[in-house]
Amino acid sequence: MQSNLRKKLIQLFTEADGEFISGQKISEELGCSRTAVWKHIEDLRKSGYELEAVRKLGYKMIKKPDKITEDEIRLGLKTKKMGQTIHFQDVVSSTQKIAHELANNGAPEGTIIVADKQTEGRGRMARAWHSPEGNGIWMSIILRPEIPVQKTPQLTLLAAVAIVQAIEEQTGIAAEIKWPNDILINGKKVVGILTELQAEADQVHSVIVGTGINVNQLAADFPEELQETATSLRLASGEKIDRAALVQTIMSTFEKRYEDYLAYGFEPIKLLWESYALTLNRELTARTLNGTFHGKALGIDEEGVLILETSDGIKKIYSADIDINPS
Ligand code: BT5
Repeated sequence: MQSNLRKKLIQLFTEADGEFISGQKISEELGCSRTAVWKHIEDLRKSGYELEAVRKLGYKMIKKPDKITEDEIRLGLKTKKMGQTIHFQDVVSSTQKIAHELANNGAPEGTIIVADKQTEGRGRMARAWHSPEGNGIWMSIILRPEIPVQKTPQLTLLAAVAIVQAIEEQTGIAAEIKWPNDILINGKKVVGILTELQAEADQVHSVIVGTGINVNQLAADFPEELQETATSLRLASGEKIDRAALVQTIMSTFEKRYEDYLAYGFEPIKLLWESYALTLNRELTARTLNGTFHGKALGIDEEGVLILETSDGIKKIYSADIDINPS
């Protein structure tokens, strides 16, 4: 099927929101015969769409395929900028790597790179990020904020807020943020965020926010070493989640928070962040490159830096792995 007809047909069904559309209406909208409509419907069925046909009523969409594709993300996207340029591939090494290349070549702000599977997904400090096919959202967002380099870690916190809000909106699950880049449900990691920079002296060219979201994995889908520490939205909610719809919701919440940030600075993000933070007023162990510190988390400062009250006084933590000590 011609790809624009296919897009239009998917769009019609998406807009109909589960209601029937008559064959006549489809043929008018697509500008083709009723027989051609039937063929197009068959093509969609072959690619995994569940469509019901009832005489006199027409067709309705019962289920979209469990797939994340460019069309699925684009149709229904309600943003001005975020996600308006989409680079989707089934398999990539790392969406971060592609994002860096595209950012170098002038990709506009809001461009997203999404893959169904990553073969070399990465976390901070070159750690591996498990990114199997069919179950997750492996995505990088290109931003071009006019902010000083030292403020860019705030965007990790902004992304965490936007993703927690999107998860809550779509699934009702109240996830929590562990400083700086983890989102947890019942103490297990469901999202990891990796923020990388392209900058020169004190000029930011682009910020690339990578997000790995475990969406539809079942327990057995996680490798042995993550069994105790990782979870997915499906495991937490008991339901399969529509990944493309979640990407759309994230784009909306991200755009709102980013607009707030550019207009009013970090303060509104900080307040939201604190309301979702798991790490506030808890005894923590922060493992940094300069040593390990124990203390109580007092909060974050206006830069997004973690403030720890240790037995030797107040310690500012710029980057660390955090363990929450049992209370
Ligand atoms: C992170 O690093 O949490 C950032 C992860 C960012 C991944 C996204 S996916 C899209 C984009 N493209 C990329 O290549 N990366 C980004 P960090 O805080 O360093 O945590 C890494 C640790 O999390 C690993 O050492 C594992 O222990 C654990 N881990 C790995 N895969 C996981 C998964 N799928 N779910 C939960 N935990 C995982």
